[in-house]
Amino acid sequence: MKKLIAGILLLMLVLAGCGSGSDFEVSLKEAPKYKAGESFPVVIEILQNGKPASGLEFTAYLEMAKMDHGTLELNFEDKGNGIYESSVELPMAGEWIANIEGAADGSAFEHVITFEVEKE
Ligand SMILES: [Cu+2]
Repeated sequence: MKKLIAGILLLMLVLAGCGSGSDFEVSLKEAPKYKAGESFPVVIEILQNGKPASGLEFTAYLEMAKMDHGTLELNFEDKGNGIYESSVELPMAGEWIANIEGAADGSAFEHVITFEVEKE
């Protein structure tokens, strides 16, 4: 019984630890579109504690939800005011997943966004 309680306390600590990076709010402002051979902008907004977070460095890894097209790696340009821009030429329209991984002030943040890509 004591072991179980210790285990639960440990789990709570681990969960609290994971939550420390969650003061980042990541949202997709503009999803890319799809048209063969063309690149489209991808715009992401990041807030930290509710305020625009500038100066962040992160990478987005794009994958299709239900199909294997490999992973597209996107780097973003800091436009200021929490807005980050990139562009991508996608292989097809449909449901895509962006895994966003970055770091700020020594703490890592991670965010997953699922979005729909429309055919232009
Ligand atoms: Cu596909």
